[in-house]
Amino acid sequence: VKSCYEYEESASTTFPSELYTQGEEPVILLIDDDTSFLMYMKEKLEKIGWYVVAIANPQKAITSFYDVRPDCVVIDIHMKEANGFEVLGFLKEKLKQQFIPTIMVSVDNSKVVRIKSYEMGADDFIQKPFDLDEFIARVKRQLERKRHIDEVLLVDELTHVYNRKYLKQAYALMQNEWKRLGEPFCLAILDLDHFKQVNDRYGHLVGDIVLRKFAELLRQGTRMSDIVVRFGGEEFVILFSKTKIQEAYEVANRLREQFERYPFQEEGATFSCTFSCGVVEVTDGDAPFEHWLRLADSALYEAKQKGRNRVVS
Ligand code: GH3
Ligand code: MG
Ligand code: MG
Ligand code: MG
Repeated sequence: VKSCYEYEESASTTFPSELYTQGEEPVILLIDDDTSFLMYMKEKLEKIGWYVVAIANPQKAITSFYDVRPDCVVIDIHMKEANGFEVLGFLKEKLKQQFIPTIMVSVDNSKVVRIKSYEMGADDFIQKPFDLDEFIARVKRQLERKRHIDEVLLVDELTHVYNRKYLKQAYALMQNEWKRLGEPFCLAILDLDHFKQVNDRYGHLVGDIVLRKFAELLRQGTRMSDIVVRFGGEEFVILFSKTKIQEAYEVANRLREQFERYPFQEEGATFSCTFSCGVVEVTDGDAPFEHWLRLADSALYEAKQKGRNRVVS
């Protein structure tokens, strides 16, 4: 599965649409070289309301992974073009920041294969051929686990980006990289402009739609390794990993231009929204998170003072 590593660079720069934009139904990614099995499963699982992406080519599965953003991945172990364990290894390596349950399936039910599945981090192993009802029950269980873990631990319910609880953890990781390897990183605070007016004019539900769109745009416009957090109400924080201030400023400004242009169409009205942003580079690996937050916050304050819809670094 060599090509998956080559893909990494481009994958991270074209971050895909959030899975949640595909609707609320769970997204299941099936990776199996047996196309008739895939067609059968797709039909059965879509009947119960799941969105199924079935891919026969493991290389393609890996590259499309970023676009699909599945809630559960089912991987056949024995495939012509690659070993399912390689696919699993890739997913585990690249997705440390997210929890996406994986289920290995195989006709080979040997102890070695089962143990290897769990040791490599798979959440379940199912022998083929299997009973469809049992398969569905076991995938359902994994979907419940994912929802639980996302909601309780890391992910903001409304916008599906990370919540505040995760931010400190992520900061500690980047701080560590700064100390060990001298990797620079930046912290940005973003606050929607006159957001109260959006709520007042169009209602709270439309306000929520704006928040979701905003979060989606932030995810799409940043790299996989960057961390987007809903910090509170209509304030978001981005940690730009391995990034110097100049680049972080440029990314934030590009996001600003994109958001400003986005035409919201709600309640019979078309309107646009803007945000202001303060961004700082972390230049002292020992200073606590709050220190940089304060600095970014005063840059944000300056952006608001200067007339909003701008980035200040
Ligand atoms: P400013 O440009 O100075 O930031 O103006 P603002 O109106 O955005 O100012 P402020 O920060 O005081 O207002 C934030 C508003 O965001 C107030 C609150 O009603 C709204 N808000 C916070 N959380 C949510 C939410 O989850 N959903 C919706 N719809 N609105 C929210
Ligand atoms: Mg096979
Ligand atoms: Mg605010
Ligand atoms: Mg605001």
